[in-house]
Amino acid sequence: MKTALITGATSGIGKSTAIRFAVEGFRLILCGRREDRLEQLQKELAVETEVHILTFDVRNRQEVDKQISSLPADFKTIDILVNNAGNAHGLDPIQSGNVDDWDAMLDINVKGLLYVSRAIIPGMLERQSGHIINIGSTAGKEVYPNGNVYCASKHAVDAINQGMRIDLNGNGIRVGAINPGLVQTEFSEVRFKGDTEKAEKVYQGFKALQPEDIADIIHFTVTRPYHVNIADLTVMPTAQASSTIIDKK
Ligand code: NDP
Ligand code: 8X3
Repeated sequence: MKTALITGATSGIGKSTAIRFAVEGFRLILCGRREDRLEQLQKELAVETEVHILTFDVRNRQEVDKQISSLPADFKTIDILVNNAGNAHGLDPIQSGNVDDWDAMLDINVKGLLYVSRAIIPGMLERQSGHIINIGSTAGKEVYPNGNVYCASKHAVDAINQGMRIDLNGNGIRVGAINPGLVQTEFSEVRFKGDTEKAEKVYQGFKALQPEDIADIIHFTVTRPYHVNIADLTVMPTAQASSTIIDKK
């Protein structure tokens, strides 16, 4: 039985991936800040598989290290790491952007991903096996108006994904990124700081990707034969051609 650690498992893509992995028989370590949601999900998935939960903020390096090193013996061997935790905070021109939003995006989407990876990679190196999936974005492939720092954080994920693959080459560890376009999750609610009306508008007039669609791709990625590494995959809704070209009816 393979063990997968998923960051950002309390919602959206991470939660759907947890559910899919549970059904497919993976042992799970689910991470996030909202403990109540993690406990609820652990309860729901207990009929399918063994689930261990870790509650921490990926920004807190000491906490990341402490939580990951505290894993019980049955969960210590992490075969798959899904670096998913992250969000956009705000959608403002660079000249009037909120500096706290910038800090949040760079600290969570970039540094948080690094802290978690740094804590897990040594075990993979020891075993000369493992699979790291980095959740990037189309925002890591192009820049759109007012996306500035979020796009920068996802361009960094793109670079880190490439860097990990290069540096870990020869150690039996697969590294790849999944870069989604618009996925209907709590993402826009977080970006617009709880303004649900504004958030809903983002997904109106077309069929957005659903978190289950990304979970399906992540599952496909981790179930390829060992010699196959999905290095970099971009997926958009059929109605989307780029970050700014969306066929809304
Ligand atoms: P959600 O808002 O639904 O989920 C975000 C997850 O990240 C939550 O589980 C949240 O958990 C976790 N998270 C956020 N901040 C922290 C933190 N500081 N410490 C620990 N966990 C944190 O959004 P999505 O599912 O859409 O986003 C998941 C990933 O997908 C992100 O990296 C996002 O950038 C990326 N993405 C999303 C797209 C979209 O259109 N939705 C498109 C392309 C990429 P909690 O709050 O409990 O800590
Ligand atoms: C999320 C997709 O277009 O809002 O990464 O940046 S987008």
